[in-house]
Amino acid sequence: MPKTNQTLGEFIIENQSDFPGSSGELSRLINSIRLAAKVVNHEVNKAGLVDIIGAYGETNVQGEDQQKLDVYANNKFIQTLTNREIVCGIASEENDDFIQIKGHKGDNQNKYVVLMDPLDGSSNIDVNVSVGTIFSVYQRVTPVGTPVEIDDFLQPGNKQVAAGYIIYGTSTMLVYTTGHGVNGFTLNPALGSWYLSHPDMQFPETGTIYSINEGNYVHFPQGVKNYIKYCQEEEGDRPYTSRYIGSMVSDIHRNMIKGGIFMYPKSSKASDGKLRLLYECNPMAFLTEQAGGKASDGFQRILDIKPTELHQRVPFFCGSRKMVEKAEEFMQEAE
Ligand code: AHM
Ligand code: MG
Repeated sequence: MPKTNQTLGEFIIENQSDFPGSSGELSRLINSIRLAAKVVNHEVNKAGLVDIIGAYGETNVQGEDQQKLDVYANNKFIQTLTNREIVCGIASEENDDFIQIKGHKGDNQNKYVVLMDPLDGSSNIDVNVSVGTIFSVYQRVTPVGTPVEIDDFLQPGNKQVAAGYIIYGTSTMLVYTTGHGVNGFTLNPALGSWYLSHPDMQFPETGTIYSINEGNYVHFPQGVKNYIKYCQEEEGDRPYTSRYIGSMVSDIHRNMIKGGIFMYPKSSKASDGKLRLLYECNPMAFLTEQAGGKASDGFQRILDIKPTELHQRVPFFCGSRKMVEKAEEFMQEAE
């Protein structure tokens, strides 16, 4: 049973028994992520002070402008995980291909790969609005000690061994799961320590917040249009409240605490939506399910989708179980 006021370090040690016979590799991995997160947090917090805001001048694999802080966060997470030889491979939103980590002596014996979005919601950096980091961890499927292959990364989300996000908000939090519930830790910036502030986080079964970019309304499928209409009707606890930050981590974090649904559906402009399955939707879906919520593409469970490409996109409906079920009903009715 989690205790409050525990530090993340203490929590990791206390919960190692969740993995009988474990080598401590996953604990070292979470330790490295918390370290990199503190460094990135420091940089994000001073973004308005130094010449680090603004576009980096390059375009990433998705054709989006890379912001300087995206590049900084990407480098920091990759460096930390690579230098400490904690994982055998990394895939990132910011890199076209996955990275093989051979180890200093070329004999990397680690069994985990990490997939991440180093700075999600990066269009919000220049305007001082919360952004986040998302990570997803799998055990490799190819033999330990050999170079990682694409199959190590193209695993369905139900094979994740850990996932989490860092939210750089009014305070900075690290929220993660290793498949035994979801726990949130808040950074005390004066001490540089993460404290267990949100033990055993639970998505309320239902809620009154819906989060979607309604500017795209005319391009949405009929099922989504009908569900939005339902959210806006006056009946029972409706109309619901509309809240959309444009940083998925922040939108889902709020909905996990207050109860709500986040949607990024397909549209007539983007046939698979915008969000990436492997390092955005799968980790958020794993966390959501571990917190008692539900994540779907409108028709099937996100975590059961077999990926075919590293940067594949997927429609995403995620949040309080009853709200996602209702949205699915509308999607299926309109088919
Ligand atoms: P990013 O990884 O390039 O920052 O894009 C992902 C973000 C999500 O955090 C957010 O929910 C969504 O894109 C916002 O997109 P839009 O502006 O189309 O609503
Ligand atoms: Mg992103």
